[in-house]
Amino acid sequence: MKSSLIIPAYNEEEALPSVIEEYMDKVDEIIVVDDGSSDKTYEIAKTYDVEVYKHAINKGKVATLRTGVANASGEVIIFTDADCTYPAEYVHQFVSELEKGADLVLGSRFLNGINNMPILNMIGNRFFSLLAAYISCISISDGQTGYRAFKKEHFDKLDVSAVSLEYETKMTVRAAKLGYKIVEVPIEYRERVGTSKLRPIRDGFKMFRGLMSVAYNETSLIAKTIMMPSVFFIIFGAYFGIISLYEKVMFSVLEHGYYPLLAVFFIFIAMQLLSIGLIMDYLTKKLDRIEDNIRKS
Ligand SMILES: Nc1nc2c(ncn2[C@@H]2O[C@H](COP(=O)(O)OP(=O)(O)OP(=O)(O)O)[C@@H](O)[C@H]2O)c(=O)[nH]1
Ligand SMILES: [Mg+2]
Repeated sequence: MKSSLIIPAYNEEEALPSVIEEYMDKVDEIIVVDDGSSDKTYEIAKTYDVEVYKHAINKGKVATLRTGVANASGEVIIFTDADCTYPAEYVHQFVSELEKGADLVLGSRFLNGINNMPILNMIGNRFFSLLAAYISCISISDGQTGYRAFKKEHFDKLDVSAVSLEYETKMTVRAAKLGYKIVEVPIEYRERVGTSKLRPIRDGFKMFRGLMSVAYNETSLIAKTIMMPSVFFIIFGAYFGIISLYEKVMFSVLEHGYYPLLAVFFIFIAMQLLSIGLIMDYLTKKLDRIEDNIRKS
């Protein structure tokens, strides 16, 4: 199978040469897309025997990947980053998994223990992987990885709507929902060369918003109906809790002695509703999958 490697690059002049050199003899085609860099990324890419495209202005990673795929001629598309974090040695394994029948291959940074990810990114990644696993009902260790491969014919379906870093996770969830075979390959994750483009709080928030909207759409109606009132109970609980705390701290005595009790009561009800909702949702999804399997067999 002919393979096309897409390298999205935004101000990556420091790392890009080693990335191109490392992958050069491992894929059939390399496509570098310069995302309106203000440094020498484009000029450096042009000195290699690879295809280079350029955005006149910075359009973000997702648009950059799309430009790459649109210009790729391989049957297999591989995404990697231009920052030296993803070693090229796994490319053959990715392609061979696709040849054996996988639809989406993910380079998992959490399966072999060699991980140079900053701690804040690590926490965010674990959280979003759990959320993705909950939404898609399959166990994925690293739904966000930028190192992934799939057959080009599947790109129309895998190209989810997203503007930022939620793209990869949403793509993973979409693949799971479509019943695609997802295979994870354990990879080493190296320390980044050059400065990070990631802004953990801003990007983390965008990603959270994107995934919450997916989670909301994917949660069954019955579960939503059960869980919704818990929002009000949490607000009531927090209100009585904060007033109690305020009275205790400011005046050392509780003017409303029964408020702490109300706070605990409301939070307790909220927790009960949330747990029942989650269980209902899990059971609904499980039943849907059983039904799907029966229909397919
Ligand atoms: N963040 C970001 N990355 C872009 C953009 N356009 C292209 N890219 C490329 O997308 C890839 C991923 O960006 P990174 O900054 O490495 O983000 P990350 O991998 O999530 O985080 P770190 O590796 O920890 O910095 C890199 O190859 C970037 O050069 C853009 O507008 N913003
Ligand atoms: Mg990176």
